Amino acid sequence: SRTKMRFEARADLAKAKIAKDLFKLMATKKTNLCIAADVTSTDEILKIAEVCGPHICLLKTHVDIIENFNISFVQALKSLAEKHNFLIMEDRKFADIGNTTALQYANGIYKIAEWANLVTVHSLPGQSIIQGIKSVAANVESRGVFLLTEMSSQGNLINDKYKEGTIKMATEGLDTDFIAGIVCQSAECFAFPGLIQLTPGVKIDEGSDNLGQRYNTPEFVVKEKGADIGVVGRGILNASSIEKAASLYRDRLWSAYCDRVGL
Ligand code: S5P
Repeated sequence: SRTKMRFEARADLAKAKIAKDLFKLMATKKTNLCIAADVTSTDEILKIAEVCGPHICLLKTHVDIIENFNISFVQALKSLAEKHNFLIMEDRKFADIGNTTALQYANGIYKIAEWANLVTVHSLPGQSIIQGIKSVAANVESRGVFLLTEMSSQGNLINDKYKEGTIKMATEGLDTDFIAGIVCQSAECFAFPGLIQLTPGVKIDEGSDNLGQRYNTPEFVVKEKGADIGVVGRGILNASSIEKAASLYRDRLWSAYCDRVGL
């Protein structure tokens, strides 16, 4: 099964160039940690990127929570991504018709298309949402999407039929060369080894928050749930040293991956 394969071998099977690049980056840098930089000032995000950069493969933003967004922030974040060798994912969770999504991706204040290597997308509107984003991506080779197939939150409405349709879109659709991976909560979600499984809801102290988020340990998420990349937000952000916490999560997620593939 895909969960037993190494990232290097899976890079060869990936249809999206950006998925190949990310698989290789993880294997070379030896990290499958994505940090969710869910803070509201540009200074805080840049500090996270500088301090945690050496430990991550991906930095995930929610750009619409930033209070003082500006273009020089984007330039600074991009140079830190280059310096520390990680990719940037804007967790926008697009969910509209193709044309509107294309406008939201390329325009407005944030101009996400210009700086985010990857974005998250709901499959709800159907194939046209992928076509919309792809139509305004300047360079298709350096861009891609992660499709949400399952959510970590208690009581979410996604059912088996929705999941099957989403996986079909990611594996048999028109734009498989633009789909880097799947955001989901279980190894059974999909079989194709060329897609990357991104799984949020990771915390060393398991449990939940008081707004429906559910957590599992790094080991459980990688070994039992099939995560290739674990997303950690508050597990790191609320620690007294985010640098030490990032290093710890990186080690635990990577060791779990090594155990899983027999490295
Ligand atoms: O199902 C999901 C999908 C996502 S992308 N559940 C999630 O929690 N996320 C995101 O992961 C969420 O938007 C947040 O940025 C991060 C989890 O943060 P934490 O602080 O709970 O670790």
